[in-house]
Amino acid sequence: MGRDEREVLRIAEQFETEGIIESVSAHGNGHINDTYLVTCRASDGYKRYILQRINHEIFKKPREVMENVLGVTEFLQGKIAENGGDPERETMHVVPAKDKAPCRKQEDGTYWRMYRFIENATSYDAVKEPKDFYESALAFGHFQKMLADYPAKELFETIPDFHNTVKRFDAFKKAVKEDVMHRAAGVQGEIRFILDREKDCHAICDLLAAGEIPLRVTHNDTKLNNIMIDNETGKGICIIDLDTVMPGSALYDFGDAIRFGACTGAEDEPDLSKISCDLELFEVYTKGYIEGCGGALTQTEIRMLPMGAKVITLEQGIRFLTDYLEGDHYYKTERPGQNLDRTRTQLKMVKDMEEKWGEMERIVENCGEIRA
Ligand code: ADP
Ligand code: GN1
Ligand code: MG
Repeated sequence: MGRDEREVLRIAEQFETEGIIESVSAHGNGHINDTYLVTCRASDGYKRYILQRINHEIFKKPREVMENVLGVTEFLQGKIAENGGDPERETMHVVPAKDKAPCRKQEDGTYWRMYRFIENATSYDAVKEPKDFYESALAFGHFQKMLADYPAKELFETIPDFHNTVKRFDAFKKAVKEDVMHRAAGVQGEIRFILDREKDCHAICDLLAAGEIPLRVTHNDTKLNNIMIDNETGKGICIIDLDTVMPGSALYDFGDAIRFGACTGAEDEPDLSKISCDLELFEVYTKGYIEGCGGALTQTEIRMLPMGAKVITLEQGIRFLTDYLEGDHYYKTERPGQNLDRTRTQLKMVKDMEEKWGEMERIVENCGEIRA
């Protein structure tokens, strides 16, 4: 992240930590924010915290992000307590700055916030055991259910049109046309693949616009490394990365988890022979998500789950390719061509889902019946 340790320490000191700060280190594999682990020594042992620079190029109004996060976490703390859970561990806790603000702007214009570190839990970058994926589905479904009566009007739209696939498609076409990096000629196959699927980009947006599926308060970034799995029980203990909690569709939340977790390879795997949609994992997640939502999903939503998986994967391919064409300014990259590799895995997943469409629909039908 190219930031020197002393600078991060100086920023950590602006927050209400317990004890004396001993160390800071870069942490996690998020594509958007800069994340650090802060370790403090207190009289009763070590206390750890997550310190994050909010990417304000992407989240243009960091204070609104923090209002959403505070609203949602406080609401969840109440719900979890009502349900007999442990609000200390099962949701995020914002650690305020010493001046009580939920985030602090630095002289260089960057915005920082702090959370309590969730101990004895892991965020996985790939599914190791199908059971973990099932548990993550239960937890994401449950998260959705708990937020069912959250006052959606109070939420700021932290990234406008975040999962508006039609607008993502339009932005992509513009990037192809402008071709500022002169990269379009080298990716004609990928561009064609996307242009041929314009109709799919409308599938969920049109259902929402027609009121055929409900607008819900959703997480919108449900990849596996945005959930902490308890090291002892294996349960999905806490949903993290709440920056994009906004009104949206459960189909996108379901689909995004499949896109990432049911993929047989890494999101940036250059060898496409390793990429496919694992139907066993698709089934496991479908069961867990329907169950976790506790009967809240409508019949249309359940029927459209395979479409949720396909559309969000296509949307993600569109977003990665747009970023590649525009010069890799949105997603963090560690090597040249990484966004193109990411694009290709998404498009391979879409193609594989199209080939397995009948089986995906059958799996959803069977899981839907289990619920009824
Ligand atoms: P990004 O928006 O960049 O994805 P995240 O908020 O997802 O940032 O954080 C990146 C990683 O940091 C997560 O995948 C997780 O491993 C870790 N992390 C974030 N918040 C916490 C927390 N409160 N406790 C433990 N680990 C956390
Ligand atoms: C980003 O922040 P992170 O790494 O959890 C992105 C998601 C993408 C994902 C692709 C705010 O998620 O929308 O699906 O990368 N988050 C934002 O891996 O754009
Ligand atoms: Mg994340």
